[in-house]
Amino acid sequence: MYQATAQSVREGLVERWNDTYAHFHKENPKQAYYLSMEYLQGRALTNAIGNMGLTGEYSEALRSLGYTLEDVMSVERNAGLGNGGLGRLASCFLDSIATLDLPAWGYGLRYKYGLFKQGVDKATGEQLEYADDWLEVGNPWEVARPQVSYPISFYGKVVNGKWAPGKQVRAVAYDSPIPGYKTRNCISLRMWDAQPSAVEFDLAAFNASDYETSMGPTNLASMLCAVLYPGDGTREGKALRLSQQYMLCSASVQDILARWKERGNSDWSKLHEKVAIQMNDTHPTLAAPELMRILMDDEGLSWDDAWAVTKKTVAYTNHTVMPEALEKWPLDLVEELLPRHMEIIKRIDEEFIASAAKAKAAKAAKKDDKKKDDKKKKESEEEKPAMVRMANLCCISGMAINGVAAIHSEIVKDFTFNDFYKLFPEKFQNKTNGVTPRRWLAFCNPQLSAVITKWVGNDKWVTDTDELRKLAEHATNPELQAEWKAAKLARKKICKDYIKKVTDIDVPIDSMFDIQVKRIHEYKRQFLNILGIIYRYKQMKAMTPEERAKCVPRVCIFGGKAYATYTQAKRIVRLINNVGSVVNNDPEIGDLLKVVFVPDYNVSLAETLIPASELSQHISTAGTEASGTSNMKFQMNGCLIIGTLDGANVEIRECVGDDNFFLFGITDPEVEPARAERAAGKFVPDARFTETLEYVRSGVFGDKFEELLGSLEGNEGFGRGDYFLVGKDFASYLEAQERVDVAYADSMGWTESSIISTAFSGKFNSDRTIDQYAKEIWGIKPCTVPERK
Ligand code: GL2
Repeated sequence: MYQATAQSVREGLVERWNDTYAHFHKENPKQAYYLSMEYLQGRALTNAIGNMGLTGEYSEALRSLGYTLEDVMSVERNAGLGNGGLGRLASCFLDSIATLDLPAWGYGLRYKYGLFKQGVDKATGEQLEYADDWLEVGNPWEVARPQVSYPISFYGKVVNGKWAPGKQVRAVAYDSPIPGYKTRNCISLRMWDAQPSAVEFDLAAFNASDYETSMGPTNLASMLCAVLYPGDGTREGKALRLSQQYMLCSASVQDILARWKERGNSDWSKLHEKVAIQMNDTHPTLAAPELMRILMDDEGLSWDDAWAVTKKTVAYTNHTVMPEALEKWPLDLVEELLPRHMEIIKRIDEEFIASAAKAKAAKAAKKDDKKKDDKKKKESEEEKPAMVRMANLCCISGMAINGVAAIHSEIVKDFTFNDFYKLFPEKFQNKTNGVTPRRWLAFCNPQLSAVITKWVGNDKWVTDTDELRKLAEHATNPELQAEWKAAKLARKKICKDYIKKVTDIDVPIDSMFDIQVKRIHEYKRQFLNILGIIYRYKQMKAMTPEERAKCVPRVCIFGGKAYATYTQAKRIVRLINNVGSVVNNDPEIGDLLKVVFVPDYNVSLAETLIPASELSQHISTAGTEASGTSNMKFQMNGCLIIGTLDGANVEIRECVGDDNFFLFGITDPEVEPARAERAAGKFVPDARFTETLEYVRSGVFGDKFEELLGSLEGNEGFGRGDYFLVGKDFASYLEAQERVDVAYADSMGWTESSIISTAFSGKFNSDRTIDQYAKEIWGIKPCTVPERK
């Protein structure tokens, strides 16, 4: 029934999709291309039906056949071709681009396996990883386009200024329709699959039974698109990752230029008037040198002409300021894999350094500055082996460089890329992230949506989220409050049933649902959350039954994947699970505290958890989370946030007001001094922190978690000595949690805050973000597909 429903929906989409291709072709507008190594599309069925405005019709039709839409849609596999927020952001952006009728496509890679499926070992609490074979039963949404295919070259050498490649595969297009909401526009997500190039197949070797030689190109092709983020600990791993990135860039740029020509364009100096290429983080950086290579080596442009147009065509979004996450590749590896590109990159570098030196000389830099710069130069020259720094290449090549939340964009300018900022301040922008209100409120939470539509007076809020403000006028109205609470309760019930099904844990529905879901990472500080829970548990154990009965009952829910080689993150998962096993089975505690780790966090699970949430945790060390986007989804669904002044939290708090946000922790400028204080041995932890660590060490949770706790203390051999300042923020976190408990006990006050949260979430609509990209970076305008006559 799922296959049949999907086919029927697809049929309805194909007409819109074809009309969109044809209309864009006819109008020949400037078009944007979003290049991303990750997309977290989630399920397509409900979204497509919802965007087409046919939810009622399909529900009815399925009911008459003895099915429910919920059951049918729940068998769809999640397209999990991403890691976290960055990939989901790309998917939200496509939804908004289509909804706003903008002429733009998405480009990505069609990995055979998604990130991985996560399980939990019942006995040890450890994370388990399984291949995510998402295409196992087919994908009714994609259309293979074998006629759209490009050669992708690797290795070899440069002969007379041109590349004579050593290996080749073919990139073949698979397109998925991305329907806009309440519009005929339906754009494409084009994902490239790697296939062996027939010319490389060595038939003679095969017939001589030398299968290894003959199948070499086939194996290379199947490796290229096997998995997202293959381990890059070895040189082979690095080569594979870089090859993937190059394949995305090369295939996409070839396709973009082919389309440009097909539409009758021919003046290369005006390419940027028709094409904008957005590089989603540094993974697609090679788009710039690839465009240069094609313009010069295939199209015959001079260096200057090619560079002039490239600089106006590509743009870069930075998504992280964590130094270790800023990609760099060994220069000799890039040279071996892509010799012609390395030449181009070297020349870009040389010319940039020369022009920067000129600019500096012209400015007659102050003595101090000069000293600092000389020091920096020395450091970079001394780096061995020499590296190609992708973000630097992006900053130099890009027409625009943007951060993803106001505070992040400031950090990018003031620290991460300060040298570049000083040279070309006009390139730097902020584009605060957003999420699609269709998937993340209207479709995933029909219960709350119905209440919203009733009280706002119409459903215009599904696109115009400023309409949600109207809810604020009624925030204390008992009738709205009752309906609001009933909707939340209905979602908590669904969530409770899901938790029971997958973990066998019974959670009480009248407890506060407190959720932290995101990639497991030290900077995101799931560790702080679980230590806070441990402290709470310890306190409760010391109470008399009467005292205990006064506690605000909580269900603490975690979800998220730890990257396969990230040992410390995996230990955090194990600690959470072990704490859960003890707390959940403690008869003294009963229903007052439950700790649940829901395995295999993905888009669908988020759609179950977020509507049920009452409190959510966004508690990264200040200055580390570029934006965060789940915070926006939680806010839209009437969830209150406990959080630090980091990423988009800052702007969320501005919108909801400080009364409706549980703030704690040190601020970004206080972080370095706090680290210095630690390093100098001057930090004195709060007694409650020390007590909590001792409690874990006493073995209450089985293992003593020495490596994990050691990382907080900077013991020798254990990491970097609480680099993310869990100890520093612990007291302030506990105090904020006390304020949460007090607030939750006042049910009317809490519901009012919940309504206010949703009411002022309008800013975080990805339609707003995309409108800004379209106007301020891409220079594209809506191109609305007309109704069929
Ligand atoms: C991230 C950031 O960590 C996150 O804060 C941000 O919201 C998203 C989207 O801009 O990008 N960067 C990154 O590499 N991943 C992210 O989620 N994976």
